Amino acid sequence: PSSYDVIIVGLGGMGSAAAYHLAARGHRVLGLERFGQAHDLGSSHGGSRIYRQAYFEDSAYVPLLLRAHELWQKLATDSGREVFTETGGLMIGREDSLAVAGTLDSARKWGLDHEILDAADIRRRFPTFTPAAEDIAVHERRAGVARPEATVSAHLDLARGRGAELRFGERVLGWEDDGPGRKAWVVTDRGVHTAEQLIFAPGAWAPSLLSDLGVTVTVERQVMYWFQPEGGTGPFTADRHPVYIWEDPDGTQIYGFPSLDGPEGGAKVAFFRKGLPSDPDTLDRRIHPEEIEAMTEYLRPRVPALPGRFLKGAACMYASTPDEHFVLSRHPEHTRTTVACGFSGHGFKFVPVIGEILADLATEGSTDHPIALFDPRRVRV
Ligand code: PYC
Repeated sequence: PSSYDVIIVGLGGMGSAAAYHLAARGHRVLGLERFGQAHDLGSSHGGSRIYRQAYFEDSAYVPLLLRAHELWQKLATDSGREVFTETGGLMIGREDSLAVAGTLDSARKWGLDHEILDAADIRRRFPTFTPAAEDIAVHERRAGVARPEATVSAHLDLARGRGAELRFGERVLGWEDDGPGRKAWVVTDRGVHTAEQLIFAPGAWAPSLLSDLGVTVTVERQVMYWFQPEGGTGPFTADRHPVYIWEDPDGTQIYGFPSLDGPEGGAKVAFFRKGLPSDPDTLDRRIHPEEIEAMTEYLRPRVPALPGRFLKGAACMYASTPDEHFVLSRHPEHTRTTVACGFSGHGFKFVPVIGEILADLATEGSTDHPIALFDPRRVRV
């Protein structure tokens, strides 16, 4: 068709999930993506993302995580792909760290299954970690790994199967919410498309495409590192090793995964929220020797076997709001537009439920999911 019910701008994690939910409800969908399917130039690549439920950032996220869990299982079944693996998760730090205290707060408020481990318990159960005597951890059985590329492709293939039109290598140059014929218009480098509704899920391109949103979204370069552990991947395999976030007393957090891609694939680790402001169009994608050295030195006293041999690194981007909570809402200035951005480095685990919410907002104007925390009007900066 030449006019659609909904045009989605950006087919990364969030946009691809929205395409799937809308197409599954029978809507005429056009998805536009400036790069290819499940590409590695934005924020939805790198092979793995943490899923956890007892959310230290704010307990308001928990109901969304519970719904996301149901939808992760359904996506795995419907697509036949390995999009999610339960490994358990460990949040390590001092008792008053955000990672530990915030996780416990959410676990208790929502009655989530969890265990508290002291330093000796951590060393016994998970011998790859060497915590300080004052460290404790919260273990959550339901945590695990979401697979970003497989998830994006699963949603897009299912959406296509339900009739969505998905166009790749097509860049949006401008848009209008209330154009001629009372339609929304999107102008691309290939033409003009019209629809009843627009959804923007532009990731790191939010600052250029959503300039009147009223929220500052800062794009940061982040580096992911894969190491071949000394002595082999044995203790790091997913049946024995949890996903983890480890917070130091100075607030530095690292996060990591088991070895997921066979004995040669190594295990991924990264600093959480420690990136430099960057432009998405000129992002430095090289991984510098001093970065590898800094990560190696940081890991030695904490996960000593992990930095055996550096295998590879990859750069990706966080697009962060000032308070690091998402923006997920009808656009405050435009009546036919819905926005999803500012996922601030912790959004991927929510992908399936964000797709459901975007479909609700674009077609019903509202959603039953609790999203008050993500209203752009909370941070007019
Ligand atoms: O949200 O769990 C998370 C996470 C870890 C690293 C980046 N995000």
